Amino acid sequence: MTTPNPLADLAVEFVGSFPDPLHPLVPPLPEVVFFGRSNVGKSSLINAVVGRRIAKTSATPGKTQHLNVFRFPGFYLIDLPGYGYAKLSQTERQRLRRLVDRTIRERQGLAGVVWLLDIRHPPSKDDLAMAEVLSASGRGTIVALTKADKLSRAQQGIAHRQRAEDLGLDPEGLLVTSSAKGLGIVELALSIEAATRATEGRTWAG
Ligand SMILES: Nc1nc2c(ncn2[C@@H]2O[C@H](COP(=O)(O)OP(=O)(O)OP(=O)(O)O)[C@@H](O)[C@H]2O)c(=O)[nH]1
Ligand SMILES: [Mg+2]
Repeated sequence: MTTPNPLADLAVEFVGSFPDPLHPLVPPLPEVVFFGRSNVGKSSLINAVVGRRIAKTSATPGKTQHLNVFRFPGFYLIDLPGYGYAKLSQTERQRLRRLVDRTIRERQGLAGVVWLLDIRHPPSKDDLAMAEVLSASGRGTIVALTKADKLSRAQQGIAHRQRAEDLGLDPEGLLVTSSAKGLGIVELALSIEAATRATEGRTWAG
């Protein structure tokens, strides 16, 4: 409870917004990406975890279109566009899907992935497809269940176990979060810090 957020006091700089999933960052530093379905709360969770508004959020899905990169001392955080937004054209959906896919599969500097799922809903088809991309990539991943404030405490516990079961994971590997209420935020910040300090992405256990 009293553990301070290790990311809240760090200097941060917006590096840029890049359409190329393999855009090289200079200097090379460990990178952590936030990734998940459109509107799941990626940008909000980034803001919560760094303790200030750096990423643009919106009630309209599809706000984030490129890799938005933020530099901290010793690492980068990357806000990715959401996948699976049904109202986009097929072409646009494919473009975003490819951008996200390639980021996860091919970025050399990725030290960890924060994968977001809405705690209230079973994984969508797109989520399950992305779960395969993630597992094939072997990237160290932390699963953040978002918008927990929309459920009561009791419902959170039930949904937490259900989402773990949906994914075939131990509930311990899933972090219950709420950007709105600050739930799970310090834990997530500590995991991110650990990932960026680990010498190999694969050692990140969350
Ligand atoms: N109640 C509640 N609402 C949230 C929470 N996090 C995000 N939201 C809302 O969900 C909507 C989408 O949030 P964003 O953070 O912009 O979502 P995103 O995943 O970055 O969306 P895209 O970039 O469009 O893919 C906004 O209306 C937020 O206010 C949360 O913890 N609790
Ligand atoms: Mg966003």
